[in-house]
Amino acid sequence: MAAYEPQKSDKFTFGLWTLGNPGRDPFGDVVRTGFTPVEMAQELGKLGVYGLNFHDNDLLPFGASVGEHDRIMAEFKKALDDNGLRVPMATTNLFFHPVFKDGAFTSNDPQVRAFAYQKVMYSMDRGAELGAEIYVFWGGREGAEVDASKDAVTAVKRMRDAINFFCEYSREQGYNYKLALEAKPNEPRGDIYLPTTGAMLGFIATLDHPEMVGVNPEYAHETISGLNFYHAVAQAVDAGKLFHIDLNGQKVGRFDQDLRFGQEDYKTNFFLVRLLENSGFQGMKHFDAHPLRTSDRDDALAFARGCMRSYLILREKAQRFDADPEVREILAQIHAGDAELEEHLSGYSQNKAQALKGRRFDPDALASKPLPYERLDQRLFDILMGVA
Ligand code: GLT
Ligand code: MN
Ligand code: MN
Repeated sequence: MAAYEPQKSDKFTFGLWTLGNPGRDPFGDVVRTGFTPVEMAQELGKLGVYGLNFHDNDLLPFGASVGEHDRIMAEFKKALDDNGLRVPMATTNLFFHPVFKDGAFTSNDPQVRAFAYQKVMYSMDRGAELGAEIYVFWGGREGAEVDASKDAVTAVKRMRDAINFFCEYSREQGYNYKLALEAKPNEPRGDIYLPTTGAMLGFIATLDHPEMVGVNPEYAHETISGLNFYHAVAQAVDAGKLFHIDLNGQKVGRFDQDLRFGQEDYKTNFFLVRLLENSGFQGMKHFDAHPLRTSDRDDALAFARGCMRSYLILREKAQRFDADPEVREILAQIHAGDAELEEHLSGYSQNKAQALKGRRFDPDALASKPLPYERLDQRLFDILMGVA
């Protein structure tokens, strides 16, 4: 097996909107022809990709007839089969059409909310037809610029009503969906409700079927506001709620860049990949990114290969780091445990509380214990840079 060659077992996926993106931005027009769904299946099938994900309208044009949708579905299914691909995740576009300009589930207008519910149900049907097991909700328009226009408590209640509704719909239809909520702090709205992965985790606990709902954290979305994505994902892992993940690249404080995975902040990506690998994450590693606006179609394929290659290189670096003698020696030193104390610190009892209150500590001695973090972090740098 050639080095860093993606395998099906790596479970790498791409959204239809990634290579489908023709490079338009708020200031400039299309720069290349985006890949059609069938072209994406043909090209990515050759590269060891596991599957393709889509919004209803990435595949099925908004407002087209059922007959037209059936024809497109048949053509897409054939392209998937011919190229050994699956559709593990589906989602709904609730942000592009002007009807959603002031939100979908959180719109003040019950007709808009009802239309959004209808659109999601049809899209869940189509996703299930293609075998999708994860249904993502990204509420790009669920926010506000003018807080006087919407009550923020009501907005969260409406989000809850919607997610509860779709859990029941999925159960009743006998679909195998797990729902994955994707947070983003802003863009395209000035502020988006439930802005972080942590906020989503708190929200999930208030749902009727919390066991059906988890998160789909995105690197760019946590990073855009300067948060540590590795920490956000760690909390989701701890909660058993990491159902899916969106990998890409982003600089802090910029617009939503959706860069190639690995393009920015190698260290955070390193800890992210190490966490995904060492925690036994079984879900899809979905690249939710766009080729640069400067890319032509050939370079767009280099982008797709690059996302996967960077992941596989970081996976190898993680193994190297974990096996490195100097790293192991430092970690053994700083993680040295104390079995008796650990026992006192987990699980309350009156006896433990009394024992802890009566125990003598030497804070000065504790404070003088060496913490060679400079050495440790430099060792990581050397490993990442390929300096033995
Ligand atoms: C859109 C957004 C992504 C979401 C997609 C799913 S749509 O491309 O920028 O982060 O994951 O709705
Ligand atoms: Mn995303
Ligand atoms: Mn994004």
